[in-house]
Amino acid sequence: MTKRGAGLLVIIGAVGLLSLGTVVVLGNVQARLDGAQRPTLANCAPSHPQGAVVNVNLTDRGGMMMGGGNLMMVSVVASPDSVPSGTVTFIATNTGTLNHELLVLPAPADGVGTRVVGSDGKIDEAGSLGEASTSCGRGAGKGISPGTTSWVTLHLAPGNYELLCDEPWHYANGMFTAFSVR
Ligand SMILES: [Cu+2]
Repeated sequence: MTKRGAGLLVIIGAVGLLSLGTVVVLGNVQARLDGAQRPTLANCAPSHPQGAVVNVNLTDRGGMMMGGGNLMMVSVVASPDSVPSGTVTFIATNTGTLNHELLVLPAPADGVGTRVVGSDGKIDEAGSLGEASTSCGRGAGKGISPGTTSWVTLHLAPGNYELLCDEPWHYANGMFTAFSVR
């Protein structure tokens, strides 16, 4: 092998090691983020939830929410999505990167997702039956911060309901789901 050839190999080797180092560092950052989230998720939940328990996952894929545009993936998923009438505790966990909240409203006549969204990106919350929007706490507050849980206990009659998030533009981007009480 020529001297120049050996030198080239050393350079290629160094670049390879650098790339490997970057992957290892990124991996560690991800592990630290995961590790930081887990205890928070476990530590804030109601110790004795009343009635039927509905776990609600509020999430997003990150990024910026642009006014009215359908540019962000946000979702609310309830499990189960139907319970017997009576006492229900909704336990809402934010597994996304933005603040979220959970509102419970009777379903609109035209079906979920049909509410009018104002110029502020929000819906008319009149008629809301209750909400979980406190970081690590019960009831209404300033929003559920990422990695935390909020809950609310309601007494629901049989019927169709809509679970939604009313942070600006989240509803417009699909952050609602159907829920039924039988
Ligand atoms: Cu939201």
